[in-house]
Amino acid sequence: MFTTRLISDPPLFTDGGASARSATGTVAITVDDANDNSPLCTSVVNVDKDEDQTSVTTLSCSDSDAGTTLSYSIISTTPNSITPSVSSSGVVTVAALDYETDTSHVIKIKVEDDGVPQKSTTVTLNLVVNDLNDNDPTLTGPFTFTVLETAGASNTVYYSATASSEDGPDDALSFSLSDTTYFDIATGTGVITLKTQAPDRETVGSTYTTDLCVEDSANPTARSACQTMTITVTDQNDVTPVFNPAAYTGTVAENTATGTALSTAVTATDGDVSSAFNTVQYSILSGNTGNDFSIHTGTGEVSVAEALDFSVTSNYTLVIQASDGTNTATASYYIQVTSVNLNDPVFTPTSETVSINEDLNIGDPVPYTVSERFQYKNT
Ligand SMILES: [Ca+2]
Ligand SMILES: [Ca+2]
Ligand SMILES: [Ca+2]
Ligand SMILES: [Ca+2]
Repeated sequence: MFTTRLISDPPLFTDGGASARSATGTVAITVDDANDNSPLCTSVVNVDKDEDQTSVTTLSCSDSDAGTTLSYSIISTTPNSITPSVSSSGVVTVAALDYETDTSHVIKIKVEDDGVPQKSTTVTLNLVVNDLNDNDPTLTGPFTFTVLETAGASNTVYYSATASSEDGPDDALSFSLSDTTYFDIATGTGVITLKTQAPDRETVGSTYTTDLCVEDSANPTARSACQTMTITVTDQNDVTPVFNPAAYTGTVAENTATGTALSTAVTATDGDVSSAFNTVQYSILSGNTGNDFSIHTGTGEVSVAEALDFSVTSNYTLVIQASDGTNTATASYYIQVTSVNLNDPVFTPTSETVSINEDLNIGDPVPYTVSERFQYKNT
């Protein structure tokens, strides 16, 4: 049996005999590298990234032990909405960042060597998400209001547009209308007022449309959205009846029975849309001597109302009014009364007694004339 002591170079070998003997020899010793170093990384990494990005950073780690291969794994993500991954070379990627979901994340990553025993370290990655204008603004309905067609320019607020932005607090919104013929909109508040005169119901129709638009702030590009505004135009009594024709003439015999209509009725039309505002009623304003004529309020038919007498009134000029309840128009109606030979002549006196000679023969003249004895007149 030998014991070995490293007493010198070369080592001394001694046996166990009573009289110990020794010899020297050479021993080669290899020193193995123990895994006595943990991976070395920047322990806290701060990164700012614009949203919609997927690449985050590349971790910079090393290990002092020779021949070490490092591996990376995600320990935790707070908040956990970006499903990060880290490659074998320390490249950290995420699902697309969205500022509107989370404005920052803390990702803890374990970096581990392949020594025995394994050693590891933890990297804390503080990721701040920068807001971009990546969402269209949204207008809030309903997109309709009502205006009277007779309304004029005023500060009356007919509509207040509202919209929202999903992007950050700096995403200021501004409003506009595609057509500002009738209405103005306050860019900042979305308040809609009448600019001049409301749309004319008879010209524009029952509804008028314009696009309501909202635009956000550019970062890097402005975004906008539009909706069609439907504005109901309410009919008002703003159209006056019009006679057509504007003047009338007629002839009526003096013996025409009362109740008989003249051949031509007056006619006026009213352009308002609603029957409440376009229904015309007729009346005789003046010129109706003796109230000899009447007019049908609904049809405009003019009739003889009293017995006419050419010798008393031979013509009339009626002034006829058409009214829609608010607005009026007038027309003239000239009526000529024609004379009719109505009565037998009347003799005065109605009888006369005369004497004649009894010797007269048939065919002999009677010795007086009627004209000398009677007078007559037409009535
Ligand atoms: Ca936006
Ligand atoms: Ca955004
Ligand atoms: Ca009218
Ligand atoms: Ca009208």
